[in-house]
Amino acid sequence: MSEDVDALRARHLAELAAAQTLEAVEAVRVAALGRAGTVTALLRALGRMPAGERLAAAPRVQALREELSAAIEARRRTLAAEALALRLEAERMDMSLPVPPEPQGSIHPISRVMDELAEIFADLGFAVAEGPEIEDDWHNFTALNIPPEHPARAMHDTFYLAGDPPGRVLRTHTSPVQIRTMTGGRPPIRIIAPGRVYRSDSDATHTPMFHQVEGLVIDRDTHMGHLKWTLETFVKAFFGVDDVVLRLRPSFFPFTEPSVEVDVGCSWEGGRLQVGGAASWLEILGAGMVHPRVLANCGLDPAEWQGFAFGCGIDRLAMLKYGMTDLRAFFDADLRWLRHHGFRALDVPTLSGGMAP
Ligand code: 2NM
Repeated sequence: MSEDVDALRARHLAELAAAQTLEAVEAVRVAALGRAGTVTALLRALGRMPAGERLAAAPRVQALREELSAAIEARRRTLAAEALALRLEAERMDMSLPVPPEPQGSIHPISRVMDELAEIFADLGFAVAEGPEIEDDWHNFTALNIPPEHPARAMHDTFYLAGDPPGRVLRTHTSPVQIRTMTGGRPPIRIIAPGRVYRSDSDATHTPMFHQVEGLVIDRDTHMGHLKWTLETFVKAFFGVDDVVLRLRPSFFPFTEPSVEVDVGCSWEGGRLQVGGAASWLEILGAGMVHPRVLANCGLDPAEWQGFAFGCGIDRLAMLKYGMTDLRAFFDADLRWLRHHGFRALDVPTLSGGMAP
């Protein structure tokens, strides 16, 4: 019996040491401690022994059983920990965002300026609105108080589309987005509408496609004072200068009454046009109070609602802020120009981070 105990201990411990899987460990447990196991058989044999012999042998068999139980559990834990470590290693996930050392591509200055506009006006409570670039005559002209035969239509150098339905145009401004916003919901309204617009005009300072941002505020008591403050706040944030002077000159648009053209004070410091001061004036915006007829065309009662609108060219804003001189370079897709003037993709404009270059 004593030889059996030592031999079984050696055999099963060796089997355990060789076991590489939880299944192999379980097989050792069944072989030793299971119902037909070797140690179980020894325990049964104790019951058939004379009392004296049993007293001598029992502690050694019990000790073997406990030792093997503990060894099996220890081996099981070791293998489980190894299996977990392997799994964790295999299922490892890289949660960091890879940034290539030399980023390919860049954000176009016009996209950058559009992001800046959205950020600045979002802070003032404006939502960004969008609409189709192919428009119908009503949204692009008639609703804006530009009836057929009105001379303002000739001013727009409109691209007319052939085919069905007739009368489609490439939008000549983003104002139809404002029309759609007013017909599609009730005030108060506070939106900007940035996007592409099209006019049949092409020379050193005009491209047939360019970008505009227009803004619209409609409420019960909105007035020209709100307009001037909004534009001042925008220009200060956009150009990153505090001593901004705006000059409002009377003007005419069919869709606003009164209408103004807005100049910003600027200087020619260091041979480069800079916003700030009042050495000379640069026209950057058109604006006014939305014409009562435009409100009525959109189903809004002019006795109840009023508001202002403004419009401005994004490309010109970008040139002025980032110091480009040739408008046409914006649309040449010249990689060297894009690398020089483009912005890093992850360099998102924020008010807290600063808008100024
Ligand atoms: C400008 C200048 C002045 C304008 C007006 C409207 C609308 F739809 F509300 F009537 N949208 N945009 C507007 C007013 C645009 O651009 C130079």
